[in-house]
Amino acid sequence: MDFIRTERDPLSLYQSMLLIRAYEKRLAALFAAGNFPLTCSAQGQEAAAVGVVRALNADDRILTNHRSSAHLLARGADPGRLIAEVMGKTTGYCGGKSGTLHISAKALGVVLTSTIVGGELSLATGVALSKQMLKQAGIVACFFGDGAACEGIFHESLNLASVWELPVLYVCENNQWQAFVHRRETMIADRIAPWAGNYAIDYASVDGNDVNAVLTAAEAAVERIRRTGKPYLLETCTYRQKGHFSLDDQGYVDADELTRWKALDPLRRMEAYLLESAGLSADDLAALRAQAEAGLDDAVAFAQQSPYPDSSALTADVYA
Ligand SMILES: Cc1ncc(C[n+]2csc(CCOP(=O)(O)OP(=O)(O)O)c2C)c(N)n1
Ligand SMILES: [Mg+2]
Repeated sequence: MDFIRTERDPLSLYQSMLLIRAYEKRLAALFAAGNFPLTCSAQGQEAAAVGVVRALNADDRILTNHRSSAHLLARGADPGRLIAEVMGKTTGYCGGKSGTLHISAKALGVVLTSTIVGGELSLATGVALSKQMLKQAGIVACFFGDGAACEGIFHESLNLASVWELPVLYVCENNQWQAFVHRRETMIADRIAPWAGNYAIDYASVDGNDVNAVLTAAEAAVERIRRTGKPYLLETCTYRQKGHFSLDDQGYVDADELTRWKALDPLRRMEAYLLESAGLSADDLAALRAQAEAGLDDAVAFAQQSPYPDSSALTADVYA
C-alpha cells in the first residue's frame, strides 16, 4: 500500500535511509548479475533526501531528477513497485512505461521525474504557479543537482519564482559530481546556495550527510515558505558514492576524495547518533538492517513475479 510518510522521529528517519541503501545495493547486485536495466544510484545521498522529504506534508508536491529513488522511497514509495517500474512491469508506478527516469507517483504527490537536467526547475516553478492561482494548500519541493544549477534554467526559474512569490523549496543536492565531470571544473564557487541571493531568495547550505541537520534546516525552510509564500533555496552538501549510472566504474574519481567522503557516510553517522543518544544497541541496528534486507527480498520477488504489459497497453495514455 502506498502512503505518504511524514514521521520525523530518528528511528523512522534511519529506517528510511536504511531502505534506500538496501535498495541501491540490491539494484547494483541485480545489474551486476545481468539482465537488469541501468539506474542512477543515490547511495551516499540518503540523509539529504530523507531530511528534506520528511519535512514536507501530504499536500506538498515533489518534482525530482534522474537520481530520484531516495526521494521516492523517503516519501513512502513501495520498493516492489519501484523495482517493477525499473523492470518495465505492469505493477510499476507508471505501468512499466516510465522506467526509472520518468517516474510519476500521483498517490505520493510526486508530480514527475525529469531526465532533462534542470527540467524540473522550470516545471516545479510552474506547478507552484498553478497552486498559487488555484489557491491550493501546500508547497512544491524541487530536487536538482549541482550540474543543473550551472544551467540557465536555474537562474530563469529562481528569478520568476522570486518575482511571482511562488511557494517553492528549491533543493540543490550538491553531490560534487555532474556525470563524469567534477563540479570544480564547472563552478567558480564551492557552494550554490548564495547564488539565490541574487534573486532576493533566502537560502541555506547544510551538511547533507547529517540527517538531523538536514531535517532541521528543511523544517525551517518549509516553515518560512508557508509563512511568507516566497521561495527558498536549500543546498545539501553531500557525495555521490557510486558512479553516474550502473555501468560507471568511477575510474576517474580521486580515491582520496572518495575515501574522505565515505568516512562521512550518512548511515554510519546516524547509527552513531542512535547508539549514543537514542538508546539503541548494536543488536537493534543489526535487526533493523536484517529487516530492510528482508523487505528488499520481498520487493524483488514481487517485481520479478509481476507481468510485463500487454502490447495493447502501447497506445493507452498516449496524447496526440
Ligand atoms: C539537458 C541535459 N543535458 C545533459 C544531460 C546528460 N546528463 C544526465 S545527468 C547529467 C549530470 C547531472 O549532474 P547533476 O545535476 O549534478 O546531478 P547528479 O547526477 O549529480 O545527481 C548530465 C550531464 C541531460 N540528461 N540533460
Ligand atoms: Mg551532481
